[in-house]
Amino acid sequence: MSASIEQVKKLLANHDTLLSQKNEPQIETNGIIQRYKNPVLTHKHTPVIWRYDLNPETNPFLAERQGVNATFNAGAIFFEGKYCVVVRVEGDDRKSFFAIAESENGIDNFRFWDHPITLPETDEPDTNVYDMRLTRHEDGWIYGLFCTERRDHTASEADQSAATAKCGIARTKDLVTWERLADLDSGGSQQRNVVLHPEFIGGKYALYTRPQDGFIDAGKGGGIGWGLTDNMENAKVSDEQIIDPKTYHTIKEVKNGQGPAPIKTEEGWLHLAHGVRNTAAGLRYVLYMFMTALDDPSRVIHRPAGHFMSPQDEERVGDVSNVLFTNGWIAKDNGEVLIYYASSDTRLHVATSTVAQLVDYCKNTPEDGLRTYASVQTRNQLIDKNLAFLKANGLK
Ligand code: M1P
Repeated sequence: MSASIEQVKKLLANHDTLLSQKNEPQIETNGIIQRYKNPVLTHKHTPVIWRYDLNPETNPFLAERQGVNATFNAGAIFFEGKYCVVVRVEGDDRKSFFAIAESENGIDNFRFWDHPITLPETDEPDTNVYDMRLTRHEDGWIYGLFCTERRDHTASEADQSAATAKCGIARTKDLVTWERLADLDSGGSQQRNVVLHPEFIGGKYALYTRPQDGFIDAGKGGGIGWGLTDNMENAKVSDEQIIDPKTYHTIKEVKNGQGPAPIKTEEGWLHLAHGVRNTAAGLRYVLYMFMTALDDPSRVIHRPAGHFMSPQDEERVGDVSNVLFTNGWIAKDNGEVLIYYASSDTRLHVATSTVAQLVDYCKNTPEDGLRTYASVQTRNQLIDKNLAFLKANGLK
């Protein structure tokens, strides 16, 4: 018996029910961010027309012809009145591609556009592309910087997993048509997590980089770097300075990387990043924040210790478990901030906060003392302050 048009209608209706689901804030909040109950995008949210052949004559079993494995690490932008995310969609064939999904409120009802982004290639075709950071630059373009992965041609035939990572660059005015520019030339180092600063610095474009020796290992790469380039058509950074180093026995001792482009506030630039440490169960990716000076975005002025967000509950498990990763956030005109973060390389979530809360977090969270003794001292200061407060108010 072949599939009927009725089955196709049911498939479409079930999908629409999933997309129309309202998202609610979780009950708990820590006074800094508000998580939501449902992920905003999963592989099941991708359009039915991407996955099924809907014609019963050519698909008698209504089989999924081209499955989607995951929807995660998304860049974000408020564009023409809509909250848009440029999602890393990974097909069952393991290739990632970029696709835009939009929502009226940024919290729920995200719907993918009919077609994914057709990203032009350079002379050296990408094997895989992922993790696009969007920057609305003051030059008038929207830039998308992403990782382009290719096979490491120096590896032996026996080694079919050796790869190289570079920063790919594309730009657009409408999120539909993308002009591909040359990959970033950073003098031979591999690069992932490169982000364009939204303003010119001394007439040049400024980039947050993450130099790395190997595809996975940052090696001597050192941390989040900063470099300037004269133009974006042939972007070249010859002098990279590490502004936020990886550090022994912290949440970023193995590697780290800038998340989205920083948000400008009256008190400095707000940065969101990911930090990686090793554990007996493998790498653990958490999110952390820092702030840099308004007049010099390469000078860190606040470094709150530890993680800002870590994997919780079902976020802990997925294709690459124990991972939170972010490359997109949107600051609204009213001061609210929507943070798009992915869990375990599998699904995309939103958390809300405000610029005021995030600045308060950065300014008032003590720095990492880098020793247990220093941590206990910092905690004792808080305890003593609270004991005095409770006493003064007759609560103890
Ligand atoms: O698997 C976790 C993350 O690993 C990479 O991040 P990094 O370059 O910091 O190691 C990226 O592949 C990222 O997409 C992925 O989420």
